[in-house]
Amino acid sequence: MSKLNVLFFLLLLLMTSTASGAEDGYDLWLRYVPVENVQLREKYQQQLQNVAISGHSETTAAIAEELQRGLKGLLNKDCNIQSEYTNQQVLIGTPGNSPEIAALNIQGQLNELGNEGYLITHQIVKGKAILLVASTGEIGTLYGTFHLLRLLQTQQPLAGIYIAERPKTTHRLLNHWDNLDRTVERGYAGFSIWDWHKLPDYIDPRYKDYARANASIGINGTVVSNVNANALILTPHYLNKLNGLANVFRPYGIKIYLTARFSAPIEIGGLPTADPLNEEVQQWWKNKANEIYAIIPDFGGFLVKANSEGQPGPQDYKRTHAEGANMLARALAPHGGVVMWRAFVYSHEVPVDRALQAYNEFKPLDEDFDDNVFVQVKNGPIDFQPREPFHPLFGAMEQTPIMMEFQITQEYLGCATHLVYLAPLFKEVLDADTYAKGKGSTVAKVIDGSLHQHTLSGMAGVSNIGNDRNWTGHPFGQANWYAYGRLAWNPEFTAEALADEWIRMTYTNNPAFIEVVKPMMLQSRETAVNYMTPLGLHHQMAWDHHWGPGPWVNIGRPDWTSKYYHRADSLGIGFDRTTSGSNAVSQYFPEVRDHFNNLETCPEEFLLWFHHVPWNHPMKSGNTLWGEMCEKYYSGAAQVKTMQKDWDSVKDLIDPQQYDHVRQLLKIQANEAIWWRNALLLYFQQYSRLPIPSTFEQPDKTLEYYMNLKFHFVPGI
Ligand code: GCW
Repeated sequence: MSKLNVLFFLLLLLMTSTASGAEDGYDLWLRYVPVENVQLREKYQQQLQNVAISGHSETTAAIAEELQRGLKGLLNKDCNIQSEYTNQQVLIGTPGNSPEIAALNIQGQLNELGNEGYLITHQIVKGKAILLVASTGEIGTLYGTFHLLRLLQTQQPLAGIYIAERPKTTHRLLNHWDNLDRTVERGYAGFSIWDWHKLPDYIDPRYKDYARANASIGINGTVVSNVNANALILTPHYLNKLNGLANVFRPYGIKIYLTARFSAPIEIGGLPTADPLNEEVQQWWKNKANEIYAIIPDFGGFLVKANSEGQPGPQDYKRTHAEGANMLARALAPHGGVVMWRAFVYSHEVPVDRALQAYNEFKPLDEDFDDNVFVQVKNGPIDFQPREPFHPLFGAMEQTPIMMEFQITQEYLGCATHLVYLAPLFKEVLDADTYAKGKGSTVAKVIDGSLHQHTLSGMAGVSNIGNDRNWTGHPFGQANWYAYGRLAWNPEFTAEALADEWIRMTYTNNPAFIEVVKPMMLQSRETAVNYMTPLGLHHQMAWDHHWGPGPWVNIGRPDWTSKYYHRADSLGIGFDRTTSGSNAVSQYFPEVRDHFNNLETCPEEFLLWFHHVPWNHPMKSGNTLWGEMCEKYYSGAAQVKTMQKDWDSVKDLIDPQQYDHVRQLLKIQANEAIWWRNALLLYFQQYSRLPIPSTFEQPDKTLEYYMNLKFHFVPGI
């Protein structure tokens, strides 16, 4: 080859690698690369050569587009997709849009699955066995199509297939804590993806990709604005912009919801009050709802943070949360909208124990909420900690549909530099037994409405999405978005199965990769607990931005300080929430209460959440409490080192850019895990006055060093 030829060749190589988008993570788990198993790919090519997608709506067009894109990528071949059934091998449709499906004897089955559920199976149509993806609703067929693509992405055979899916919850939402200036509260992946300035005329292609990604995991609603709300989002200027988004999301079955600032009637309505019992205020909200629905006919409803952390609310007028929620609910009811009223409340007076407050305020209101009101409860009684026991309101409110609020963004879990797969955290809460109606009354059954027979049911996940090219900052943050959506669809899925799916779809089906990366993901949450807050410790993060350790934090209101939560003294450590302490245990049903209350039976992972324990308390391992704390912190930091080694071992099995991105972040995580370990142990050592066992590498910095570290401009606030 001449020099010129070589140059030309190199240029071509460069161009093709950038043209194929490199592997920058933008495609998420919808990365449709050729099925690695060639035999299977050829089989799929034969099975999926000709497809009919019935119907002529925006949703069926979206299905066709997705399938075209998916099959072209996965099968490396153009498939023939038609909108009329003329003897193809695959038929996707509803009884309403396909006479062939209407003629099949499956209507009962489809009705049971509902219009978001679907059936994927073989059926005889016009004397020939074909693969059918059917639902009573077109959104159901969209979900079914994504499922079909997932089968290909994860290399499942199609022969003899029978899949009948129905979501376990009605409302599966993302909550964006996005501000109108595009900053994202507790966001670590850049700025908000909502480009308010250019909406509605400029529709960023990301909006559609956002909708595709969410629909692929069954998410059917999004609250686009922060719960620390700005009333301006309710003005016509923004409502028109929202309409631009709603039009993109609608074909994908995603409804828009807004946060409603309780004082909006004053701020943008010119009224002197926002009292929910004032008729003018009530009328203002009714008019506002009518105005919103005139612009966005399928608007979902309002999410409200009231009387919490300085937000206005009904208590400003001596009204209850129920009176506030019902006023909004009545404005939305004629249009079919819902209110999601958050239970994350705490007042200006510092309580004996902040963990008590939500239950104390909401439990007595159980009878008072209108039918279209959810109470949205964070998974634990404090605030999205690496580990918390489940919130005592789960199971306690029988009359009110309770919505789960999980935090996908890693406010307290290392922002976007720590690899922490959150499905084990979500599952631990969902699988916990509330004993509300005896054994087996899991949180999942509260959430899916089955325990107390509610027709409304749902989950909300505080989004980790920003305008970073890969959406979530950390490539593995995508797994948390993915797993959250799948669990909202069905809380019974396992963390393991979801990790498996996600790895295969995002990286590779190569068993050598999965064998290493799956266990690494599954262990990662416990690892973070170990190096941050083991044994039931909580809220030991730095002041305000919550990044890094801060057990010494002692400014601001007491229940925002670390000392309030760890209560370390010369005798021991931990928050006494037993019947002889703050009595928070008594908010649980008796079986759970007794379990946590008794030092003998309280699981060690919650020990310091519920008990104040002497430093020399004997632990199950044979260590003293202090010895066990040292053990946990050191093992946490060591586990991150193991993650680094594991990741290095799969270097050659995936795209170099992806490999390197995670490698660099793991390095940050390894250093920060040591920072956490040293800072916490040195700090608590002041109280325990016990040595860190000499078998461990001793901290190389002093406590003062760690306490004097100051950081400016930490993202997320
Ligand atoms: O976790 C805390 C966060 C706040 C957040 C609040 C809430 C949106 O530190 O940033 O505010 O919870 O959930 O309302």
